[in-house]
Amino acid sequence: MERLSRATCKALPYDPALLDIGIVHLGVGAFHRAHQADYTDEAVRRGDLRWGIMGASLRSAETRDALAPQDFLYTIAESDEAGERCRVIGALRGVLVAPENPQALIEAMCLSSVKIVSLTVTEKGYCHDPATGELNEAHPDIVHDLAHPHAPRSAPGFLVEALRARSARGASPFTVLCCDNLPANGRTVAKVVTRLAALRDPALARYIAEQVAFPATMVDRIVPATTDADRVRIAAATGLEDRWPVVTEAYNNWVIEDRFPQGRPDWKASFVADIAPFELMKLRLLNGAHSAMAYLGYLAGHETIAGCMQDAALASYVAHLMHDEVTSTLAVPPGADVESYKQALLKRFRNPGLRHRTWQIAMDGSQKLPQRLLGTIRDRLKAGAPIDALALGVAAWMRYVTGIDEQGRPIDVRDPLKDELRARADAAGADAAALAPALMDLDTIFGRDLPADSRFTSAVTGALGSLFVKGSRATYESFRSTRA
Ligand code: CS2
Repeated sequence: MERLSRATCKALPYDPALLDIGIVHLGVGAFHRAHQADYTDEAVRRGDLRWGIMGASLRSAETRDALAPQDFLYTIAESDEAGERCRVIGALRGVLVAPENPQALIEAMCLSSVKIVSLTVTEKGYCHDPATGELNEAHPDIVHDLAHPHAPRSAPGFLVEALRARSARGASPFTVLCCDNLPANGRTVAKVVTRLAALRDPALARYIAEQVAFPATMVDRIVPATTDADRVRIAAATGLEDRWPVVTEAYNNWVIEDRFPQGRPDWKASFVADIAPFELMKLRLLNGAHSAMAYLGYLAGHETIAGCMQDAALASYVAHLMHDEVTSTLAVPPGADVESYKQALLKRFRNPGLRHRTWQIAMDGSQKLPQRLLGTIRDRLKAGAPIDALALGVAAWMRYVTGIDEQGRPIDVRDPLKDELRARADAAGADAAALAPALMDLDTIFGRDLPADSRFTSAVTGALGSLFVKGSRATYESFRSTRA
């Protein structure tokens, strides 16, 4: 079978070689390729050739090596109840591998055609303290970038160095567009970048604070990791071999604060003045439910989210979490309808075309819990409202990071704090009264307020005790029987 490339692809209505580079994107993983690159491709198809994307991988060469032989073209396979549809994306014009040549990436970020540097580097890629949003100055990559500012490793390091280089050359700055699931993502990244700049040079920090726009965004599309079975199915459907396709749902949503002093593509996104209510709705309902389901579902033996949703008791726990504990903490976004968002969400979770692994979502919990579950818990406690379902989500994370499943088999826990979590779990043993406080003591996750609130500590410790004694399934089942 022929490989997808500019020569073999008949499906693109434009010649990707004619695109300018208008965007540099840091973290060119599946999510970017299925979301922002899709929106950009659609704008390019309408004839605006200024917005080709130069992708960058901050770690491995995998994506570049897979995509270079196919001229960086790839397929998006979208599924819903009507089945799966495939489309080729041509907006990605290249991939740079930062560790191989950091200077080449900085030069790309300095191109005068580049107006936007966007990012999907996951929560941990910003080297910040998840509880406060402040730069973690002791982070090894930040220590490195301060010692070697012209050859950085971290995303904030690249942003600071490229902004410095542009201003030294008298060029206007680019707009920084964070597309990760962080709370107040624009402001958070601005804070981290400005602080890193200040540690190098206070004048540079002032320049960034005054001249650089960091619009906030809410991104929403479920994109599981691509598997070999996906590759085989997509090749059969398209007649071309694609080594690096992306698999996603038909649903796609992007809400963006409209602050682009240097211009932007005419993305068919929602541009709003304040994204906060959209962000809260999405992070707390979708991502909060995802994380709770990932830990409980993994422990109960469910491999995928669609599998979790087929378990009536787990699906009912999730519905309870969303309707009875999360919804009261949300402000209704203008023009949006929280009820229909929730109904659509439950349907999206059930999509059998997506094999979204619980293990994948379980990753990096220490970076995800604050914005997905803990903020909601704070608001509920303030209102004097129950937090049982939320606390069970937090307890399931604690049970998961012990690294041993309910059958005594090892769990491959992936988390930047993995060793610290494991050491605390080993010291505590299978004892909720010892493990819960040992983990809550991590103030970069829980802050200082939650561990001091006995309503929080007793709800989480109680749920964790039940997970140890009865197991995950019996815990969420009994949960349902008392609350449904
Ligand atoms: C998921 C998200 O992996 C995860 O933690 O919760 O990637 C989720 O699929 C997206 O945010 C959906 O928009």
